[in-house]
Amino acid sequence: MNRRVKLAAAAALGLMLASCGEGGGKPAGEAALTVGFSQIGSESGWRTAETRMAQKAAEARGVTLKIDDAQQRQENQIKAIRNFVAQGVDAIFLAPVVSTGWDDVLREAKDADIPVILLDRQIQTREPELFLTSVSADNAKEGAVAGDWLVGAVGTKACPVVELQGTVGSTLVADRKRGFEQAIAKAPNVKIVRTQSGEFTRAKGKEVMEGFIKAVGPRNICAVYAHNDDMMIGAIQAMKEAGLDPGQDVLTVSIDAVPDIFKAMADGDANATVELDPDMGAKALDALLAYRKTGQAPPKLIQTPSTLFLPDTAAAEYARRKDLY
Ligand code: GZL
Repeated sequence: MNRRVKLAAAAALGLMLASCGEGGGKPAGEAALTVGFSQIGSESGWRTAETRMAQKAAEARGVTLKIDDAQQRQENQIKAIRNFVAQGVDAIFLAPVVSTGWDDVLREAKDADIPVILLDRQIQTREPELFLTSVSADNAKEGAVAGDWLVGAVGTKACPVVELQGTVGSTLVADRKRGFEQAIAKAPNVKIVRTQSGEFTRAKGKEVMEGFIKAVGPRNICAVYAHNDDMMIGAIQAMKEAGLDPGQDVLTVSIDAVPDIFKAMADGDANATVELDPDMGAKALDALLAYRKTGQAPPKLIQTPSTLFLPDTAAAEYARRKDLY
């Protein structure tokens, strides 16, 4: 039976059961769903938390989640999506490592009537019908929250900033950079003097920060802005090895709110982080289940909040998060 007919039948059955007060869960008789998840990799603590939480969310909903780790390579994600289509999965989740080059493979999924949901990053496409919905933060807002905090923290003193960017070519990196730059444009004394990709990893973040310290001079850096906490944790190590006192001599602000940045804050080594919800799989699964039940498409963006966290709550946040991530 054609997938569209199946969907319509399931939706009608769901509505019928709901009207008979049977409500909730999958329409009776529907086999357990299988979702293929093309995951970027395990480059950061946030990413591994997203994967772990997605597995838990699928188990809790009786959904089979098949996860493919692309080792941060788009060609591996494209291969994984093709395999999922060949297997005839019920839906595909995609965390797109970069923003372009997805139209052809997503069209193959669409032609097979397999809905695609984007997780945590967006794609650039002229055909938004190629994906059902996306779950992500407003990445420019994340950068703006970070920039606004830094402007408030430094006041009128001259503040040369070094920036650790995430993966080159991803939409979120361009957005986090733009949001931050627009926020600090309000303060002529706050200027980015060096910017480079640390690839969202601790090791590369440390290496790039070592280069910044050599290039600019350890006493000429007022603040570090990192597009994720993992690169900041690497940068903190580099600053300590250069005899600097991160969190004191050099202000730090980054994004994700993973447990280890709260540990660094509690130790006085970091100053601020902007939270990114890693439980995106659960939101995507609920949107998928609702769509299958009603046949009504969700909005194109299910946006997660971008809350600023500071050292005053760091110890409590670390205690709360350390077993969740
Ligand atoms: C953001 C997500 C980023 C995280 C990083 O939505 O794609 O990728 O901020 C992760 O930690 O590597």
